[in-house]
Amino acid sequence: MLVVGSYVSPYARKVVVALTLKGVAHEVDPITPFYGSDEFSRISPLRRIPVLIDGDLVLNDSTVICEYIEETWPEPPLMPRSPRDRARARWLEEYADSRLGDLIIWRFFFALSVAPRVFKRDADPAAIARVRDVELPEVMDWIEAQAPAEGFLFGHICTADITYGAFFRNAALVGWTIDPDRWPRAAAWIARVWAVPAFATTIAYEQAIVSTRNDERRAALEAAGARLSEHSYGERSPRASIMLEQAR
Ligand SMILES: N[C@@H](CCC(=O)N[C@@H](CS)C(=O)NCC(=O)O)C(=O)O
Repeated sequence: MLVVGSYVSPYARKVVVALTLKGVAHEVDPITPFYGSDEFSRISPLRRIPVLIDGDLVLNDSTVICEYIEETWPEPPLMPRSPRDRARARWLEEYADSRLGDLIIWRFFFALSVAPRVFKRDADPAAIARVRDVELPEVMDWIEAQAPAEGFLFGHICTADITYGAFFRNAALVGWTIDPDRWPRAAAWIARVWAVPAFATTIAYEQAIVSTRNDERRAALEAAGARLSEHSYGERSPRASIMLEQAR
């Protein structure tokens, strides 16, 4: 079982945490999508991470992958039981994947951290300020209304909780954390998600990545306990994104 994708990606992290919670042994090829090889293009036609490889099965898209994991290893469940709750869980996950994906990943994390380093492009301060001061607070007001007063969204931890926890890691990596005075329920809920052991180990791996240079990264990840694959779908030079204007 191989997960192709860096622990820093919220979508890849979702899959790694799900496999860990289910106790499914897996290896990770922690590549950044822009550094994918031709072989990566063959397993990921949108050149996106994560990809799950289970024997001769190749799956793309974190939601599709998490559904496969849930159906193949039902215990412990990472979805609620009733059709109503399951539908709500799917919507909450989709909202984060699309809206937080746009705001936190592309217009914040990518602009402030990835674009300057990989594509030598500086962030536009006015665009960053708009996300930080206008759009993210609006989204946070909605998330605050969904956040559970205690525990997790549906009692036990589910894919939807992991998804929100993952996006807010990327916000933290570029210096934005949930203000507990303004959004107290959301702040406490995300802190609980980050503290779940299967999630917390990915924070150690993420730190091993962000605190090292390329050539030191593999050793740092292995020292932190990550199980990495021998073979990699990465290469040394970056390529533009197929899908995203910002990364072309
Ligand atoms: N809907 C996809 C989104 C995956 C995604 O956008 N991953 C990002 C990394 S955080 C990526 O690979 N981006 C490269 C690109 O879009 O060119 C999923 O849930 O897996």
